[in-house]
Amino acid sequence: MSDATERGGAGSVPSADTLAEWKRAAAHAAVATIPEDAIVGLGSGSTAELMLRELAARVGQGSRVTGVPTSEHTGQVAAALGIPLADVNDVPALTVSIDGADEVTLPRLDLIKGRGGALLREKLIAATSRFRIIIVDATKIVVTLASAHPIPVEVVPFGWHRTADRLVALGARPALRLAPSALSTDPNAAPYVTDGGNYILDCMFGPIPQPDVLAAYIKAVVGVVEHGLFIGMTERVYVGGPAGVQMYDRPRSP
Ligand code: A5P
Repeated sequence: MSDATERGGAGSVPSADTLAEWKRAAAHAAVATIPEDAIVGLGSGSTAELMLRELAARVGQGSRVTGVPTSEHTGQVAAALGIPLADVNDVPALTVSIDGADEVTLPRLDLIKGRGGALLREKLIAATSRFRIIIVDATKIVVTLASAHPIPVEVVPFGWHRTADRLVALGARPALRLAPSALSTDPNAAPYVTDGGNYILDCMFGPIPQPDVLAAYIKAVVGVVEHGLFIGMTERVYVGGPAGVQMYDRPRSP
């Protein structure tokens, strides 16, 4: 491996260690902005987990933050780290939420989320937050959403084949997400089941120049619970990369 690759230099494929450092730096920058007594939406995924460690350090230093988790797993990790937790039903609004993402566009800060399977609770927490922060490494920045990754769509298990048909009619190529232990070649493999008891269809669409339009169409499909397009739901993104952490705020609407 070249020195440039080790350090994540321009034009190279960053190593796992470099990616982890970029994510950690973004998480650190985001957590540093949180008010002392904030109610914080706690995202899910590997970047969010690094954020939990940064937040736990703040708690250890006397910060009075309360976390509201976006997944069972995040709740378990946060509790183990000593972060005080609250149920979203018990707080009228969250001061801020911090979460990861699979793809981010600039300057609009539109996202694809849900590769970790927590998109429904993530969107519920984002919708309940006054300020939404996303933390990513530089590989997550894309020109057009969905060019390289599927859009995760959470669907009710009942009749999911027919829901998939309706998504195909919208131009998707859906694939049922399988349980982590399942072999994709096994026709009887168990589906992945979300915290809400639903399935996920990973839908390849190809590049989507109008994500708000597609988001509305997907949401209107019978059987769809939620989808991983987060459009106009992010105020700020911290991007960890080879030049350090860059911060982007969503431009105000005219
Ligand atoms: C969880 O459902 C996702 O939305 C994650 O936030 C997203 O997939 C980013 O995960 P990583 O930080 O692990 O890349």
